[in-house]
Amino acid sequence: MKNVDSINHVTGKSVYLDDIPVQKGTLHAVVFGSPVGHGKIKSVDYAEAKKLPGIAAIITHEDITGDNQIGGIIEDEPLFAEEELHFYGQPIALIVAKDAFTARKAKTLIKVDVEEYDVVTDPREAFKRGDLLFPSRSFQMGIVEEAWKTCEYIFEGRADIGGQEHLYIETQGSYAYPTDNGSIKIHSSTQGPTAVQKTAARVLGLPMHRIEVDVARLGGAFGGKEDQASGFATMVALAAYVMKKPVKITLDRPDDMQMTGKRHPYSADYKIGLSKDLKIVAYQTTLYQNGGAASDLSPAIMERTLFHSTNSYYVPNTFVTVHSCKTNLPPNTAFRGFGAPQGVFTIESAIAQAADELNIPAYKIQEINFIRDGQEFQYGQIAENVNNKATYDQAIKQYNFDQIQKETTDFNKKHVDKKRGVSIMPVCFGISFTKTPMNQARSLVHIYQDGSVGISTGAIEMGQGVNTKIIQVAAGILSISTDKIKVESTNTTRVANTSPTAASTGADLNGHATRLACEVLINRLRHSAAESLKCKDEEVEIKDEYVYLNGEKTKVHWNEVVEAAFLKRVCLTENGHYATPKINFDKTKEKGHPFAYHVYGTAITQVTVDCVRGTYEFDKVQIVHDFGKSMNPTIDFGQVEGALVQGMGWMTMEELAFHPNGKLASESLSTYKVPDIYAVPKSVDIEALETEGAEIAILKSKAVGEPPFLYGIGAFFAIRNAVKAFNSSHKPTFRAPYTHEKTLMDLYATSLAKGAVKKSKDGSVSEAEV
Ligand code: LUZ
Ligand code: MOS
Repeated sequence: MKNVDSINHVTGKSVYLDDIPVQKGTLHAVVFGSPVGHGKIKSVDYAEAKKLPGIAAIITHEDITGDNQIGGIIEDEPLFAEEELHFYGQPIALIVAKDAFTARKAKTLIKVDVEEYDVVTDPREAFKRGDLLFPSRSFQMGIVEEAWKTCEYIFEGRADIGGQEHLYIETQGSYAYPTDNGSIKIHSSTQGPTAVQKTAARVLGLPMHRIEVDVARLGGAFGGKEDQASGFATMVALAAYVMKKPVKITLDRPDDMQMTGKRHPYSADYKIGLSKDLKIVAYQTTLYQNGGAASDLSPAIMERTLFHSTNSYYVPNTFVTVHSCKTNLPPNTAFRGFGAPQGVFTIESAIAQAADELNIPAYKIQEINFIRDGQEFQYGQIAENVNNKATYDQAIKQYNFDQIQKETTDFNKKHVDKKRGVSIMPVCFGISFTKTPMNQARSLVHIYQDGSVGISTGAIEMGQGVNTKIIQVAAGILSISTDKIKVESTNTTRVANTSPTAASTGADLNGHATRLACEVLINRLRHSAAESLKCKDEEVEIKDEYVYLNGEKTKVHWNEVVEAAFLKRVCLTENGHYATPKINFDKTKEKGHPFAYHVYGTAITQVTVDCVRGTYEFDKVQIVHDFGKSMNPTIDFGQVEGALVQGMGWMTMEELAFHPNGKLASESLSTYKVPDIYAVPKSVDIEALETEGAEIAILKSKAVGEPPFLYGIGAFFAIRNAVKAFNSSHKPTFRAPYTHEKTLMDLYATSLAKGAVKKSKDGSVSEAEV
């Protein structure tokens, strides 16, 4: 089935926040943010700005009618700064005017006097100063200290991983207006309508039932609107509440890039121990998470880093620690993968280093260490229905890896100025919110008198096709045509207490809730039809919109069944509630069964590096992905392609740069490069692993949003292998992204850069970079 939105998307008819008609007299807002990365406000003078014709109000912390607090997990983030400033662009005030142009102009007229403090943007520096956002956490299995003694080889090193701008096409925005009885309605571009509702209720000092949040769809989010939409929505809600006027905000791109948090940069130290036959016996890593100025979702992201720190491998002895370091950057936040990619990059770096030192290709280590059924993940879950070796074997065979290697070697022999590199990237990603209580959803299904169906769930459509999947689930169970079904906007008064659409769980959680509601409804209709036909329920079936009696098609159409049921006063509405079974996690022991299931896959990446220029092109990425039994291959293959390219961008060209005062230097698309048509691989092959599908996943179709992002990591190691083919004396460091500039430096580097390998024969470490 095609994505239900596809025609409207390409013809520009789909409704986003900015397409909602605004009320007469709507005011427009712009955020006035901190002009420094760290400091203290001595005074702010709004007088000139307020004099500008068209300015309606300047809202500050003094106007807040409830708490000046928007921290979702930890209460450490004010909506508006009061005195202390912790990052460049941190909201100080909301300028509300007749139009956004006027509001922006007023922004330049505000005079602020600030005492500046030291700006820290490096997580290790913050750690040294003792600046942690919240307590550190460790996962362990076995005893690494004992295990080192049994290892034949031990290697230590360091990995540095950059952040990433979400670059959703639709920037952050919200529209709020007063409704009846002093209530507020908010249209928000958010993945978490309940998060917006709760945050606004808290800041306005209202009960949640006074705040209604409605979301039509988002023009992309990628995690950037899981938590960070709440602040902007709350600002306009507050303005609407105190001014009793409709107020709208749409961030312009530079403001959005400057003010919002991103994927967390991490820096990590690792130590890996192998047996003589290359089994990974022990792995220890300490990761410094660059949290930014407030906690936001960092505690949950830290958790997913811990869970995924051994990627697809069984490591009997592990000790993994994450420190969440407080720096003067916007609070870093959820981004597709949610901390897992950084943990996975780190162990893949450790494996690559071990392979270098042992003078073997990395896959020789990867392929014999995959976790198998019955083995234990370091967090206590026993691996079941493991498919990583299966995807690996299928990829090796299907894409003829031997041939790829031979061609690469031949190519590299023949060419002096160009080198090819190949990498293998295995993926294992746990599906479920790591916080067990979040794994629940509801679906409100109405069958209207005419037989058409309306569904409201907690899922947010953000381009990923969740609405299409929900329609498929309902159409399958009710056995009616998909055009009889409409998915409504996501609205907190119809579906309450929603988890954000995140963690790749949108289709699973809301799909199962829809399934449950539809199962109840179809049984009610069968019962009603059986009554009319004077037979037993079991003898009646509703199939392809007709009633079947004992397997024989009757003339009774779905519409008549519905109409008859309504006249008999049968309830044609049902609210389905789903809570993922079996999952649990005990934080005091850091053990449990947190994931409903895992998604597996393997990518083979081939790159050609131009060794004169340091530029590169990806020739091919070939993937075998574990979709389970994909319920919608068009959507799911699209998710894999999109995630792959997004992951490759993160690993290769997307580089965030900050001025010393914490101001983002790469705050536009001329300075922050994302993959375009020329940067994507020349070809991408995706094959589905042949399986029965996953029992617990909706229609046995596994979650697909985040796992394939990790394939992008293969790009880094492919480039690195090409660089080594050119400059064999050099062991490139593990510093992502591998930009063209870094590639060029590595191609001509004469010795090891700092931090690459701590152990060298004479104990010396060279710091020369070129
Ligand atoms: N959000 C969240 C997520 O709150 N918890 C998670 O475990 C998660 N995982 C991936 C992406 N978003
Ligand atoms: Mo997310 S990283 O909001 O699934």
